[in-house]
Amino acid sequence: MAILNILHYPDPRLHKVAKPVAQVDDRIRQLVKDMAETMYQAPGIGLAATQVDVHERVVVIDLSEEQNELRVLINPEILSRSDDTQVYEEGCLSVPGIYEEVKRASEIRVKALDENGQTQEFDADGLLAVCIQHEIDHLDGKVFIQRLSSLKHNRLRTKILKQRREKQLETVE
Ligand code: QAP
Ligand code: CO
Repeated sequence: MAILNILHYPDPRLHKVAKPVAQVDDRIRQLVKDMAETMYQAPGIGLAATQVDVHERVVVIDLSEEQNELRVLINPEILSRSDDTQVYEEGCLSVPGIYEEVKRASEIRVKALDENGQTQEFDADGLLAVCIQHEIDHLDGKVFIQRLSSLKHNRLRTKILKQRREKQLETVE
């Protein structure tokens, strides 16, 4: 088991498009375990492989308080999305301390493989739907703040770069 290093925005590696997993084998199962451990200790509710610099289509999600309802989505696909939308205040382990409202489809139909290579197909709504869309965006190289208006996105970018500069200065002192 291992805690993996999480990339932070604006790292260019967060914008790489992840490749589909060809075979769900022990290497992928180990990656899933390490990603789950990394998400749990953060703590977070979702993590995409892209965030730990692995560019393969693997996502882990756990919305439970007790951290005992792990969902593993390999090669996830959104088969359909509702026209109606919901707004949710999202955060991201790759953009710590930043929370912004994002509008996404309220209901989606999802197809993915589990850690045994079995196909799962299900409907998701509420927070689960938000989380799956957020994590699939990561696999496509997209961070949630890119879903905001360009004005908001640019303001946040400046704010984050400033925070980073200040933090760097602290460590030099
Ligand atoms: C994605 O996000 C998500 O800023 C998962 O300082 C978020 O786990 C999907 C986190 C909201 C749906 C709704 C963020 C932890 C965790 C931070 C996370 C932080 C510490 C974010
Ligand atoms: Co995220």
